[in-house]
Amino acid sequence: MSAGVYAEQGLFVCFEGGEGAGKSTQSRLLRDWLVERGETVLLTFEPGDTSVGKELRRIVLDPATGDLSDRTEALLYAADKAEHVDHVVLPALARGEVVITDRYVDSTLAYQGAGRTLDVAQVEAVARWATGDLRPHLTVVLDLEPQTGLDRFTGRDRIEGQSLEFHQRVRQGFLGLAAADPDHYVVLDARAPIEDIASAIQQRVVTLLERS
Ligand code: Z5A
Repeated sequence: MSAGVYAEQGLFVCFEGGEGAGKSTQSRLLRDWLVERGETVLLTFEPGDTSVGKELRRIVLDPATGDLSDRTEALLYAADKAEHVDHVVLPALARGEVVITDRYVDSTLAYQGAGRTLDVAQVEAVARWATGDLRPHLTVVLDLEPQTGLDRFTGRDRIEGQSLEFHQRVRQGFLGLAAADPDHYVVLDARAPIEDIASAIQQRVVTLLERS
């Protein structure tokens, strides 16, 4: 697997982690902080932030879908990523914007790879192909014991309804990815107060803005 492609214009930041870890909360706080500093920011998410993606999101998350082959699930998430990268992420980076995405390729490596126990290298090959191997300049992993994250919600979609062991494998998947590439990752304890997490993220992002 190649070392990936990093956009030469713009800044690409990704939030990853298990359910209820605070990705949406922190991605919104980072967006607001950057806008206050005068940056143009696009806040987006996977799956589902394109017109085709909305349909794919419904299929993969609706409990009414029932059982899907693990490979079908991985391909549906990969199709969502291809739409997302081509129609949302790359155009904004080309305009020099900061793109913040709530979930990206690491989610498929962790959920479809580690979680579903598909061959991670094969899942990665498909996901990297789907995204043209575009990598975030920084991935923020919000790390949380799965039961704590699940307890932050009541309803369960198709993926949230998986076993605790599944979610433990997902967590270890994210931590393994971060450990392998510390230059492009920061792992934060998602039990910390919201403001403390936001400030740690800002500190890391500011160094990237100063470099660009
Ligand atoms: N998935 C996949 O399998 N493969 C893929 O390639 C991709 C995704 C891209 C998408 O779900 C699902 O698709 C997801 C992975 C799978 N699995 N599931 N299920 P989604 O988009 O519907 O939701 P999510 O991405 O899992 O996010 P989330 O569960 O909605 O949570 P979150 O965004 O991480 O957390 P939050 O909404 O910011 O916060 C949750 C609550 O906790 C809320 O009440 C907050 O106020 C509270 N909170 C936040 N931070 C804190 C702290 N620090 N302390 C205490 N309370 C807090």
